[in-house]
Formats: sequence, structure tokens, C-alpha cells
Amino acid sequence: VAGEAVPVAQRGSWTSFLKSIASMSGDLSSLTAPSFILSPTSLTEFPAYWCERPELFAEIGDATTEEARSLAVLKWFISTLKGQYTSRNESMGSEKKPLNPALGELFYGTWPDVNGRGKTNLLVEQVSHHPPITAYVIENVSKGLKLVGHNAQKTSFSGGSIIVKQIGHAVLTVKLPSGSEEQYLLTLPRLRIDGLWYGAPYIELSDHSYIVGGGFVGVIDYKGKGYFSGKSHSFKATLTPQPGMGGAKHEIIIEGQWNANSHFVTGGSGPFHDVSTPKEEVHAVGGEASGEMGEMETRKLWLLVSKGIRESDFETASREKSRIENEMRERRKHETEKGTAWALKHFTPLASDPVYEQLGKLAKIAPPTEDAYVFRDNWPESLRA
Ligand code: CLR
Repeated sequence: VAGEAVPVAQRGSWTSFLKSIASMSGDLSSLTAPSFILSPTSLTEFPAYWCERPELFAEIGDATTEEARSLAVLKWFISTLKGQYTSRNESMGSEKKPLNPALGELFYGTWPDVNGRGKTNLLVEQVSHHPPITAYVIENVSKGLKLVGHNAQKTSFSGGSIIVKQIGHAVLTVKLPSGSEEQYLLTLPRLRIDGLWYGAPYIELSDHSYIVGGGFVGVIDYKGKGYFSGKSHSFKATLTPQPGMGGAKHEIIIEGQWNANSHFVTGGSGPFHDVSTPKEEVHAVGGEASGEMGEMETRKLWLLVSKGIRESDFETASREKSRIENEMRERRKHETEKGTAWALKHFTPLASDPVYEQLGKLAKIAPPTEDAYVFRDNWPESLRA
């Protein structure tokens, strides 16, 4: 039944929301959605999904051969997908519409050093509002690991589903004990948001993404129900050794479900990954010198909107949301009048990314270049200790 999962009073507005999605394409972040589908969390918090198993991230730094490192990178990457793409269904019953970050919105967090895995820090900044672009860094200094990336989305509507093309990429830099560095280019899967008709959206991944570096070109193919395994959330990862890029000799193939487990098909044997182990949510940290959260830090900026949504006080939520949006519009207006631009705090935009270009070529990744947001290495004091 249409709108089965939608509160009766909101079925009309759900239908008009779907119609407005169907008739627009590109950026649906600014569309007004019925209250039952609103998430209290801003997109600036999403990069934390990259590290909810900090010990798997740390294992990349502990690996001692190229092949072991490439497998550790793949395992960490696959193990993040369940959190990235199914966790809202688990915590809130369906996929929801996240808060649309303001330009300059910030989020800082950390995962503590436990069992010798080292301390891992997270820093996020909304580097563009129109279109929305989020840049982030995740660093574990003691393991020599630094992930820098940004992401944006292009949405379209097809066959009753929202199709989300992810734009952007991440580069993982691994500092080796020898002092040299290894870099991995990571690209992102395509999303299909299904279940809209019923008002119970969920994500399936499609297409493929790449992990290129460390002597291998890795391609991850994503398939849902009815494709090669017949199961939802399936993937097949193929790591092909690159001649002249290190010692790796043989192809590795891994198959399974990214929300459950997977196993070696070629180049190894037995189980590969299993995401039933507990995950660890990031500890949010204030970025001010005092250790408090500043006005642009997401949990402070959206405090009353989030609270309103969590407590079903949608009147407060929508009043506070309009207040923030108006303030931001005023800020932009003043900047235009004065001929100034908002100064980003942590990133410098670059029109092309040499690491993306160089590694992307090995897998013939399109487009041949992408923007980069270069981290200025200015962690707040509160995360440095
Ligand atoms: C952001 C980057 C993360 C992975 C991720 C997961 C869920 C995606 C989100 C990204 C972007 C915004 C997104 C969301 C799911 C729904 C939401 C596409 C890619 C859209 C804007 C909201 C659609 C509204 C429906 C739920 C009705 O690493």
C-alpha cells in the first residue's frame, strides 16, 4: 500500500515530497520533507562512519607487507559500509533526511587509544553549501595513518527510486617505518534509495568503487537482491597486482555481503571480514581552546532543531531551522555586499588532485580529475594532546 509506513496525517505531504523529488534533479538537500522522515543529525557527522571500528583502521598501520596492507585497507573499507548505509534503518527504522549543513559547519571527534591501537581523531568541515560538499580528515598518528576526503552527491529519480551518484574521493596516506609513504585512492559506490512508495526508504549499493594503491588496483562491484548471489548488500572485490608497483604477484578475489561477512574466492582461503563485532561511535569533542563547542560546531548549531526532531516538537524544530537558515542567508548577503568570501578554517580547495590523477589513471577512473580539499594540518588544541 502506498505510504503504508507514513503516519496517516503526513501521507499527503509525503506524496507531494515524492513528486517534487521526481521533478527535480541534482541537489535535494533543500527540499522540505514531512516531519516523520527528518533525521536529527547533520551530514557533517557522517564521516565518523569511516572509523567506527578503529582497530581495523589501526591494523593498516600494523601490516608489514604490501599485500597484507592492501587487504587491511580493503577489510577496513568494507567494514565501514554497514554503518554508512544501513545504520539509520537500525537506529531510526528507515533511512531519513539528514540536516543540510551550513557553510563552515564543523565537527570534531575522537576514538580513544585502547589496546595499543593508538588514538584516532576526526575533523570535518562543510566546505560548500551550494552544492553541499563535506571535507574530512581522520588521523591515527601513532600508526602513521591519515585519510583525507570530501564528498558531494548528485541525485536523480528513476523507476521510483532516488539514485545518488557520489562525487568526491578520499586519499589514505600510510607512513611506513622506513620513512617512505604509500597512498591509496578510494572512490565511492552509487546508491539507490528504495522503499519510497511505502515511506520506508533504505539504501542498496550499486555500480562499483575503487581502491588503488599499494601495488594493487582494487575494484569492488556492488549488487543487490537478484544479482549474482541473490542476496541484498552483496559485493565482489577484485585486487589485481600492478606490474612495477611492488612485490604483489597474484590476483585476490573476495565475495560476500558488506553488512554481514565475506570470504576469499582466490588468492587466500577462508573468511575475510565479519561486521558483527561491536562498533564504536565517535566521541564528539569541542574545538574551542576552552574545550567547548563553538557556534559553528554541528551539535551546538543544530542543538534545538535536533532536540525538536528527537522529541517530536516539530514546531520548535522548524522555527529554529528557519532561524539558522535566515542567519546564514544574511551572512552570505553581507559577504556579497562587502565583496568578501567565507574563510574556510581547515581546508584549501584545489581545482585538481594530483594523487587522484596519478592513481586514477591506473584503473582508468572517470572523470580523469576531481577537486581536492587540502587539509591545513591545523587540528584544534583539544585534539592534539
Ligand atoms: C553521505 C556520505 C556518507 C555516506 C552517506 C550515507 C547516506 C546518504 C548520504 C551519504 C548523503 C545524503 C543521503 C544519505 C541517504 C539519504 C540522503 C543521500 C552519501 C538524502 C539527501 C535524503 C533523501 C531523502 C529520503 C530519505 C526521502 O559517507
